[in-house]
Amino acid sequence: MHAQAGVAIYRKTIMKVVIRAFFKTLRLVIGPMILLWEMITRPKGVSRPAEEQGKVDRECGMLALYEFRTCPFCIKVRQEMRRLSLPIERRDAQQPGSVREELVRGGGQAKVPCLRVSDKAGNSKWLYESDEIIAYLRGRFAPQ
Ligand SMILES: N[C@@H](CCC(=O)N[C@@H](CS)C(=O)NCC(=O)O)C(=O)O
Repeated sequence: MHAQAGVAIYRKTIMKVVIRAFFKTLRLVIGPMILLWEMITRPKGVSRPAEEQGKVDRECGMLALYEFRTCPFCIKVRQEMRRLSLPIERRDAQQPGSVREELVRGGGQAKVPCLRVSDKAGNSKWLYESDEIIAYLRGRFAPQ
């Protein structure tokens, strides 16, 4: 009986290792292709008078995008940031560590993309969902 349980645990462990390796390989192959696609489809940014762009740059200093590099939803948001010429700080939350912890502590979920919107008093709003983030950025920064 003990031997059978041991074999079952051994098999389960092997399966886990194989599945993990499979997805890691998939990521390694598909990741660069996704990034290449992002580069090829990179939009041209809007151009603003220097003073206006300076104001936008300062406002962007209060924003941060929590992302995974090869997440398609994050890429959608990054392309919109480029289209609107927004120098928003990007924070990679893919690996366990301080950035990911910050995201979970502040926003409540380890899900990306998430836009952190801070105010001068030090309060932050955490905005999830790529479509909502894009709508927010357009509403605030799209040229009239
Ligand atoms: N509907 C969401 C989907 C976002 C999404 O699925 N993000 C994935 C990465 S590509 C994620 O954060 N997965 C981790 C999780 O959901 O816990 C959006 O449009 O932003």
